[in-house]
Amino acid sequence: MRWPRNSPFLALLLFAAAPVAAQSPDPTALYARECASCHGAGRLGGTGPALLPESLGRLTQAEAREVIANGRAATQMPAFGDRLTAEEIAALAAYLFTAPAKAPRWGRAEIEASRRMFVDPADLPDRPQFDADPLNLFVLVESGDHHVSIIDGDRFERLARFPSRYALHGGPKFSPDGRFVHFVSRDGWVTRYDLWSLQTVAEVRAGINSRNIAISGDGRVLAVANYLPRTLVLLDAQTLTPLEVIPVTDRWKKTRSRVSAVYLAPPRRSFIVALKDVAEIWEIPYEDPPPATFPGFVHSYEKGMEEALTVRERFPIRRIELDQPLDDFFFDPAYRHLIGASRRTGEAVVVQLEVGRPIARLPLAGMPHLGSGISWTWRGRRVMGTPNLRKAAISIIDMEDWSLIREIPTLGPGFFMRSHENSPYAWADVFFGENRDAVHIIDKRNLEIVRTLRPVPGKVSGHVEFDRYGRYALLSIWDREGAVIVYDAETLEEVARIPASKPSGKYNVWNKIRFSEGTSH
Ligand code: DHE
Repeated sequence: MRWPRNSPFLALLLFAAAPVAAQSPDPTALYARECASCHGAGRLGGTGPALLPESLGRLTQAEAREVIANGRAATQMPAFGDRLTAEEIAALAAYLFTAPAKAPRWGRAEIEASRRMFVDPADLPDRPQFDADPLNLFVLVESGDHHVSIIDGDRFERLARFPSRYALHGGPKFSPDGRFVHFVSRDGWVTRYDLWSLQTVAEVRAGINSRNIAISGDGRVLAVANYLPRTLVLLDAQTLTPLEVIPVTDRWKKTRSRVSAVYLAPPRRSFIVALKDVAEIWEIPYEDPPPATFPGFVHSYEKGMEEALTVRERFPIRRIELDQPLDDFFFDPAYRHLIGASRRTGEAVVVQLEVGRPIARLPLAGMPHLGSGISWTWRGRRVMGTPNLRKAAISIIDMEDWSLIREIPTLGPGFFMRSHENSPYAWADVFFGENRDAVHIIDKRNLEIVRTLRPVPGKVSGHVEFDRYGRYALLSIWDREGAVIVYDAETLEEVARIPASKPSGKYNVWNKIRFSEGTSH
C-alpha cells in the first residue's frame, strides 16, 4: 500500500517520530520571575544593584553565573543553583550582559522621585555625639560586604559601622567643615552622612551608572559624573535635590559622552569635568550667580531636555577643546595646570587652565594612574609622583618644566600612592602581579625605595591614608577577611590592626578638607 504524499495520517506519524527540539530558556521570562522583585523590572536596581552591562563592568559572565548559582555571601543575594538549570543560569547571565533595546531614562523626575530625607537637618545635634576628635576621623569603605566604618584616628577604634549602597567608588567628599560626608555607588546612589550624629541624612539616585562625585568649595553643590545616562547631575548638597541635569554632548550636539569624573578646583571656584567620548574638558563655576567674567558661556541643550532649561544660567559651561579625550586628572596645587591621561595613546597631556589649551606632553609609557598621584617639594622644585597601572614603575615628574626626573622601578604595576606633608615617606602599593602583597616606601628626599613591606603575604595590600598629623599610615589588606593595618609613619612598625571586610579606600577628614598634598581631593 502506498500512502499519498499529503496524507494527514503520514504527517501525524512523522511529527510523532521527530526528535523533540529542546526548548531554549527564555531569559526575559526568567528575569521577570526570579530577579525583577529585587533588581527592578527594568534592571535598574531595587534592593539589589542594577543589572545592566555598564553596571556589571567589573564582573565576568562566568562570575555572574557563579553568583546566580551560589548567591553572594554577606548580601541578600540568594543561591538559585537548586531552582534553575545550568542552561537557564547561562541564559540569564548572557541576558544581563546584553544592553536593553531602549536606553533607560534617568532624568530630573526619576532623580527627584528616588530622593529620601531620613532626618530633618533642623533636628541634627549641634556638637559631635562622641568624645573623639571629629577632624581626625577616618571614613573607611569596606567593599567586601558593602559597609562603611567610622574610625577614631587617635585610638583606632570603630565609632560606627553601617551598610552602604552597593559598590561605592571614588573618594567620599566632605563638607568644608568636615561634618558631612557624601558617597556615590557605581549604580548612582548618592548618600549624605552626618559624622557628628553618625547617621545617614539623605539619599538620592542621581544616575544609573555613576563614576564619582565632587563637592563645591562652599559645600553647597554636589556634582555627580555619570556614564549612564550621559549626564552630569548637580545636586543641592544639603537636601540632595537636583539643581540641574546636564546632558553631556560635544559642542555640536552630535556626540553624547560618558562623564569620566568630576573634580573640584577650589581656587577657581569651579568643577572640572573629564569626558570619556568627546575631546573636551568642561569647567563649570558653582557660585550663584556665576561670575560675570566667566569665559565661554556655551550653554544650549538638545530639544526635549527640558529639565535643563529652567536654570540654564546657573551653571554655564566653559568648553576646553582638545585633540583627544583625556581623563584621570591630576592638578598642580594652584589649579593652574591639569595633567590628564589619554587612554588611546597612553600619553599624559598638561593643559593650562587659564589659556585653556594643552602646553606639554609627558613621556609616560604604560597607563599612568594620575588621579592617585601626589606632589611634594624636591630640591626646591614641585614634583609629582604617579603610579602606573601597566608598568612596574613610579614616575617622578618636574611640575615646572614637565620633564621626567626619574622612573623608580617597582615590583609590579601599582594603584595608589600616598604621603603627608609631615612625613618624609611616600607609600606606593604594587597591587597587580605576583608581588601584589608588597608595598614600597619611597624616601621623598632622595627618590629611593627605602623599605618594602609584605604585611600579609599572599594578600593584596594597597591604599594608604595618613592621620591628620602624619604620625600614622593606615594600609588596607584587600581581603574578605582583611584588615586595616596602622603603621607608625616614622619607624614603619605596625601599631594596630583593625579587622575589615575587603577594605578599599580610607579618608581622613582633616587631610581631605585641608587639601593635604599627600592625598587625593
Ligand atoms: Fe578607581 C578613585 C577611576 C578602578 C578604587 N578611581 C578613582 C577616581 C577615578 C577612578 C577617576 C578619582 C575620583 C574621586 O575619587 O573622586 N577606577 C577608575 C577607573 O577608571 C578604573 C581604572 C576602572 C573602573 O572600572 O572604574 C578604576 N578603582 C578601580 C578599582 O578597581 C578599585 C581598586 C576598586 C573599586 O572600588 O572599584 C578602585 N578608585 C578606587 C578608590 C578611589 C578611586 C579606593 C579613591 C582613592 C582616594 O584615595 O581618593
